[in-house]
Amino acid sequence: MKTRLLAALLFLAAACGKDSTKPEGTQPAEPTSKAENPAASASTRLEISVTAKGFEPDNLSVPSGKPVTLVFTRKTESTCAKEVVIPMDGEKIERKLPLNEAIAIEVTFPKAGEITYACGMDMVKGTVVVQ
Ligand SMILES: [Cu+2]
Repeated sequence: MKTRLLAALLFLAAACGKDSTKPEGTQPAEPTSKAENPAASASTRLEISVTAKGFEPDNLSVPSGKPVTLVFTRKTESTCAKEVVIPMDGEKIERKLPLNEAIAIEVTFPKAGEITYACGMDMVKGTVVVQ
């Protein structure tokens, strides 16, 4: 017992005295057993229709910091929402919405909050709640 304690103290003293302390007895790398789930890395797809009523649904929840794909499909001519504008930090995302064409917009909302997207004239609106 005594010698072991002494050895430990000596080791500590030696370690303190060294200028360049290399990590002694590095642990072997832990086996990475976690299998990546390919489905989990695919971004969430959220479908939004543009109808005479506006964006449907006009309220969505998305996680922050993860890529999501907003898919806009305009299904009517009787709307002024023939494009969509999503305000982002810095620059906004603008996409034309041709009739009956699914327009996929992949986007990552960095932080929690509420994003209001709208048509080009800021009249028809929808909300993305980032959680
Ligand atoms: Cu409009």
